[in-house]
Amino acid sequence: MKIILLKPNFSAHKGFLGSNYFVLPNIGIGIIAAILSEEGHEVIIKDPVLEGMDLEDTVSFIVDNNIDILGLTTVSMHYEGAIQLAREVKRRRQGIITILGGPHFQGIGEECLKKNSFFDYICIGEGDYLISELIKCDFNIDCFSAISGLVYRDASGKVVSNGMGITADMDKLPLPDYDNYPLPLSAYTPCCE
Ligand code: B12
Repeated sequence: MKIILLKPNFSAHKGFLGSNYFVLPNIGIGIIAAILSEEGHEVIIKDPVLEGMDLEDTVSFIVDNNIDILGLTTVSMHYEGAIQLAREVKRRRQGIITILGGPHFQGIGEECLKKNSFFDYICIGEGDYLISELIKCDFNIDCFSAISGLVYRDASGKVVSNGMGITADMDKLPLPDYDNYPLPLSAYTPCCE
């Protein structure tokens, strides 16, 4: 499958948080990318803040590249950006699957899925293998209850949470796929230089 992983931009926040002053390569999506690439999927990592892409640039990139799965990593200050991006992508590319994870969803993953119909799945906690497991079971609802950290809608549309995700054997995790980041690591901005 063709998967894009990214941290949304800070469209709702200007200035310091909206600049590329404080942008470092996201480790979580780097690990997820490594796992999915090893399994033969085509994985693209984008970093809209670093690459100077606004909402329209990002949506167009996803639509033009026929992406099957959009994976968004989200701290709370990205949440508004995640909503805007997922909503617009779902509107312009029907059938795309949206999966969100990251610190913002700890404790409120169910609420976020209930409120946003354009989010298909949310990951709470560690989600290194969550997309891989969804793909392996072909997004079949029968296997959802066994996927660690998954928040999903059951057959009746009711939101169900499997609780905090845990990666059972961290020693088996690959390193982040550093070669797949959109720009060389030297392009990222160290804090406080
Ligand atoms: C390192 C770090 C930084 C670094 C680097 C961040 C980066 N590379 O993106 C720096 C110093 C730049 C930084 C900055 C900030 N940080 Co910081 N940071 C951390 C820290 C210590 C570790 C993050 C990390 O790399 N974890 C390891 C990786 C592997 O885990 P992960 O990214 O969470 O991903 C896993 C899961 O969340 C999940 N997952 C994540 N995304 C996705 C997506 C999908 C699709 C799926 C399926 C799963 C999934 O699966 C991953 C693998 O298990 C955390 C605290 C913590 N213990 O997590 C705070 C933390 C993330 N930071 C936080 C904050 C507030 C900030 C700043 C806003 C601070 C500020 N005021 O400027 C900025 C935001 C910068 C930005 N653009 O994101 C908060 C976020 C809280 C919140 N409610 O969202 C945290 C949780 C600390 C805290 N407890 O308050 N941070």
